[in-house]
Amino acid sequence: MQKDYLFLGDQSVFNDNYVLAAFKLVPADGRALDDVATEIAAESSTGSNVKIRSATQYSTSVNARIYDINEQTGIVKIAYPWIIFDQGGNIQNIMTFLAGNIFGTSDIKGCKLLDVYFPTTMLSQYDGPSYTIDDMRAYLNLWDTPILGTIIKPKIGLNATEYAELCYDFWAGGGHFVKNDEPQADQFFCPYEKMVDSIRLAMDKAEQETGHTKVHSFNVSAADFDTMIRRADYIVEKMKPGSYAFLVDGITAGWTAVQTIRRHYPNVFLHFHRAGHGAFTREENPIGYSVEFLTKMARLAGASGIHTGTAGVGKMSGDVSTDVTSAYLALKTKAEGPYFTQYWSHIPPNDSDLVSIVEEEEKLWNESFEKRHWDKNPSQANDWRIIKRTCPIVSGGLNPVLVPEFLDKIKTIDYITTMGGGIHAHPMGTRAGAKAMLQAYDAWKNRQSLEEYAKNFEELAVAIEFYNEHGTQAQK
Ligand code: CAP
Ligand code: MG
Ligand code: MG
Repeated sequence: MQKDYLFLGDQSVFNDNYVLAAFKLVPADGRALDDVATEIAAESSTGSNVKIRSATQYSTSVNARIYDINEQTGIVKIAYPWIIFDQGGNIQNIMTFLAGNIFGTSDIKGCKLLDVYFPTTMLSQYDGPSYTIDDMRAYLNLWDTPILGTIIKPKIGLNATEYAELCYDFWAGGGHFVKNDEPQADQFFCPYEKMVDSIRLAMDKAEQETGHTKVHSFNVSAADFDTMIRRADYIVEKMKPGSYAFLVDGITAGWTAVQTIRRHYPNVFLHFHRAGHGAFTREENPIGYSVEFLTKMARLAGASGIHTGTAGVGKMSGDVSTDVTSAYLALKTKAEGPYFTQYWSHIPPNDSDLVSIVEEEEKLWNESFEKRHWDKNPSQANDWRIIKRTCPIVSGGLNPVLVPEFLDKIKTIDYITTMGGGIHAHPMGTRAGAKAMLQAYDAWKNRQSLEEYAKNFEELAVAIEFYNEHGTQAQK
C-alpha cells in the first residue's frame, strides 16, 4: 500500500488543476482494491512498485491522488496534476501516463480506463479540431443529411484505374464522400501517386456530371513522418482545396502521426480511423480503455472526425449507449461521459456566456434533427471560447436498409457515414448502391417508410430485398 497516493475525499482535485480519470480495477488474487489502487496511481504518475527514497518535496506534490474508491463497483477515481504532462499539447504523453505501464502490472487482473475529465485551464494547451464537418458541409453545400460516403471495396487489390472507377460510380450515383480503406497505402498494384491522379480525374468527371462537389479521404498513414508528409503534399498539389481529407490509422500509426498531420495541415479534415481499437475498448476486455475515452482523446488531439461505431446496428461490437455517448462527446460543447461531464471550452463552466452557448446549442441540436436540416452557421463554428467539434464517422456493416434504425438511435444528422458492403454488394452495382443510400435518407427526410418510398425507386427496392436477406442482421 503506497499511502502517499491516497487522498480519499480530497476536494482540491476539483480546483481545475487536475485531469480526473475513472478506472475500473480488478485486483490480482488476494489483493485489496485500495492497495492495488495506490500501485496504479504510483505507476501512472511519479512512483514505482516500492516507495522510493529519492522523492523530493516537489515531486511528491505532483503525485497522482486517489480521491474516490467504490469497493462495490471497483471504480477508482484518480486525479493527475495536468502540469505533469509534456508541454505543447502532446497526447502521446498523456496516453503513456494513463494507458501505459499500468496495463502490464501484475497487481491487477483488470484495469479499464473508462472516462477522463480535462480541466478548463488545460484545454488551451491542446490543439483541438481545426477543419470540421461544418467546413466540409459548406464545401459540399450539404445541410439536410449526414455526409453520405463509401469505402472502396475490395478493401485492397484494385489497381488505380479500377479504384477510381468505383469512386466515379459512387459519386455519379450521388454519393458525397469516398474513403480509402484503412490498409490502403502505396501497394505495388496501386501506386500512391497514380491512385491520387486517377481519383482526381474521376472526381472532376463526377462533379461535372452531377454539378456537386465531392470529397475523398486519403489514407496518409506510412512508415515515417517524411513519407506521410510526402503523400499529403502530393494530394495538396493534385487535388482541389476542400476536396480531400487525410485519414490516419490513429491506433496503428499512433498519436504522434495524428498530431503531425493535424499540425501540418490545419485546413484539411483529419479523419481518425481507429482500426485496432477493439484490443483496448471491447466490453470483454478487462484491461484497456473505453470508446468514450478514445473519442475524447481524439477531439483533444484535433481529429476532425473519428469512427464512433454504429450503436449496435452494424457489424462491429459496441452497444448503443457507448456509441451514442461517444458521438455526443465528439460533437457537443457540454457532453456527458460515463463518469464526468466535459465542457469543451476555454472558459469556466459557470461562465454565463458558456451557459447560454450550451443552451443555444441544445436547442439547435434538437431542431436540426426534427427539421431534418442543419443551420449554416452552427453556434460554435467560429467561437474563440469553444473547442471545435469532432464529427462521428459511422461505419461498419451499414447498408441503406439500416438507415432509419441508426438515425432513431443517434438522433442527429451531424456525422459522416460510410458504407462499404452496403454499397458495393448492391445487386445492381456501386452506382445503384449510392442511389439506394440517398433514397433511404430521402425517405427519412420525407418521413416515409423505406418500403413506401421504394415503390418509386428501384435501387432502394432492390436494396431492401437484398440486404434484408444478406445484410448485417442476417449474418449475426
Ligand atoms: C467498414 C470498414 C471500416 C469499419 C471500421 C471495414 O466496411 O471499412 O473500416 O467500419 O469500424 O473495413 O470494415 P463495411 P469502426 O461498410 O463494408 O463494413 O467504424 O467501428 O471503427
Ligand atoms: Mg463505372
Ligand atoms: Mg475499413
